[in-house]
Amino acid sequence: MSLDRIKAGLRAQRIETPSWAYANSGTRFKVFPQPGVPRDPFEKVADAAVVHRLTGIAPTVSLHIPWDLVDDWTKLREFAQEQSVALGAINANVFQDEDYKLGSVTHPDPRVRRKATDHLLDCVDVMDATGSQDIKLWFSDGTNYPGQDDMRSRQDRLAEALAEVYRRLGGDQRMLLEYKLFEPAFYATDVPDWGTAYAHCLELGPKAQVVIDTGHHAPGTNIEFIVAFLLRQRKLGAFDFNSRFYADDDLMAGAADPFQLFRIMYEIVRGGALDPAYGITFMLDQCHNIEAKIPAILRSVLNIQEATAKALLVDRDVLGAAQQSGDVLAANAALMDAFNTDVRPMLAQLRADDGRDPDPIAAYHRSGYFERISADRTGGVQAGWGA
Ligand code: AOS
Ligand code: ZN
Ligand code: ZN
Repeated sequence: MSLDRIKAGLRAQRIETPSWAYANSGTRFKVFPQPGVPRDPFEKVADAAVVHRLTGIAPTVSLHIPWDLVDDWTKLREFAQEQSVALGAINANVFQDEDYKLGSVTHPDPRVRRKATDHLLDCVDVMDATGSQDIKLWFSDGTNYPGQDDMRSRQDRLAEALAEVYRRLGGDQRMLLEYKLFEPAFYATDVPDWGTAYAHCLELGPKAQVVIDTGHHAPGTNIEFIVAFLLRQRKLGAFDFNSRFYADDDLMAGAADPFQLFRIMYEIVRGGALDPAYGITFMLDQCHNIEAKIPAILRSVLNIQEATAKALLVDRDVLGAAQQSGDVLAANAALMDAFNTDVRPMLAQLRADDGRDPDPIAAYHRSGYFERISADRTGGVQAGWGA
């Protein structure tokens, strides 16, 4: 691919940052509060706008209901617009309530199922008000012990709730269904893998698509294969990018395994799915428990951008010829050559050409923003995790 086309691909790239990554978070053992963290959704949006201004590729922010509930959605929407960002996916929460101990939409009690489904329907109302296109569903539902509940009935209950929410979607709205192998359920999760998510989405229809959270797989899972498969089926709706070393722990994207991130982005480029017009939402889903939040989010966006630049650099003609002739080593070398290229100078130049600081993290540290929010904001809120 020519340098101009690589640069055009990078300029078109869009990464959505999550409101909860800007707020205080922690593990179940301890939340370490940080100075300057946002006290409300407006301040989260303001921080997201800083990330966008510095990188030029993070123009939307995912919201979480109820963590980001406001009285006046028009006000938040207009505030975002003033800051040159937009409100992105609406993340539902059917996991933080006493009632959900045995599940939400799969709970054996119809009253609890109703409550959970009503929350999902409320989230679609929020989408109407914010102009968000996507509802993102992650269910903590599952069981801890064999025999605890009837697994098959839980699948029926899940399908029923999803169908009701699907019917409520407007013409240009989507349902994004996320899967996760385990945690908080330790025996059986009701949406544990891409196959289950895919089957539910297939049954629902074209507006239902799968979310790949990179932290939600068994160790060693070939995630790029899942990407390739779902793209082929037109069922990949979004990513939740993050890193994990052992299990889902929402570390910075590209921190644990930049090579895996490159392989994933290569399948995206190979599938022609990088352009926003294709319809995949590339989100971060992270928590910054011990590191400074805005710089960590900048680092994550830049890591994805670097992996993308390397993916765009792959010489597809050389790779294709090697694959055709069965030259295993040459094919592998074509990928590794791109992965081993230092793309940082090219990306710095791209930013400079676009009138941005070539080093967004250094620019952030110089900007005085952190000093300002540390002085202005006292009593920052917890994201909702690690309470
Ligand atoms: C949980 O493990 C998930 O990764 C979610 O995507 C979750 O819904 C999100 O982090 C916030 O709601
Ligand atoms: Zn996620
Ligand atoms: Zn997760």
